[in-house]
Amino acid sequence: MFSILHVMKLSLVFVIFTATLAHCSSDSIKPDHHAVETTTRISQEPVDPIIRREGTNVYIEMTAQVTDIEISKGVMYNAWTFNGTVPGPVLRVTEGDTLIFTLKNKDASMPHSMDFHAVHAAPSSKFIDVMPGEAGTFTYPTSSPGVFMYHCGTQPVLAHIANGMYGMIIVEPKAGYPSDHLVDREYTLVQSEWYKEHDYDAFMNAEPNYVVFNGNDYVLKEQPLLAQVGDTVRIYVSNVGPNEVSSFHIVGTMMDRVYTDGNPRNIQYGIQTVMLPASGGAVVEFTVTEEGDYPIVTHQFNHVAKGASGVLRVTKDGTDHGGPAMTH
Ligand SMILES: [Cu+2]
Repeated sequence: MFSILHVMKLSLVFVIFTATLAHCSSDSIKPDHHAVETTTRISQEPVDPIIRREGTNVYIEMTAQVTDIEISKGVMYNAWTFNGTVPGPVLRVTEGDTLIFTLKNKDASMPHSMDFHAVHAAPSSKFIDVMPGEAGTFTYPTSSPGVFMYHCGTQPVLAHIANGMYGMIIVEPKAGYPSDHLVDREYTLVQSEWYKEHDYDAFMNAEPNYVVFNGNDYVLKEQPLLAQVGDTVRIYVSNVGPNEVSSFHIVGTMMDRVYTDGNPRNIQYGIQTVMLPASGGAVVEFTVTEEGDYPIVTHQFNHVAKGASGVLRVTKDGTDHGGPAMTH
């Protein structure tokens, strides 16, 4: 059976941070004034998505919310999210399904929206803002198979993506992939960047502080993806940016098959590195022949130094021996 790992760090911390400052003039015998400054940092508990199928109608309810995400060990980012995780939940439907999508906006401070790259729809009516405290429902068909990005499309989109509002939707081909019968296990990876928190100038102009897979720079090193010697592994990979491209590469293998954007007709063979533009995706497949740790990287090594590496651990029986991982 296939297995799929959704590596998502759930942060359940609810923090209200109150700073009270009082000061007075040094050359006055009585205080000029007392200033009280209150900062409230909201972190909403993750709300699970609700997904229900009736025939080919798939009802999906997701929540826009503000939640602290641990992007590196001990480094919290007060993220704008779908459902309290970054990336948001991996959605999986089948070509030909109709999505009846509801976005609830729990963020009291601003509108959010949903832009699915998996559908043909008029953005001006189907990807529109949902106001704070409100919900919006939109219907669209999934007519093309693949692995697609979704993201908040509210202005400025750069801020909504850089702050964490993105994820992956897989539209499985109706007839499957020609290589389905070869695949032993599968995983999902989303590459993205983190900048200085809520700093629009940094989003615009700066190098990212972190480039990561699945939202942080440590989980995929501490909890490697697993495979057994001889397995054929499939990875659904997406680069959501917002600004950088990915040169996706798995050290120690080459990709026997790559389906660009996950469309079964876009097949290439024997690829060493997959170019993923911002918002691009692919389905990649390869067979692991020897035991060991196989670093997963973008071959832009300044981004590896900023976190973009994970580990695929191959063992005799496909279980983790728990040892420290080889990373790049
Ligand atoms: Cu948003």
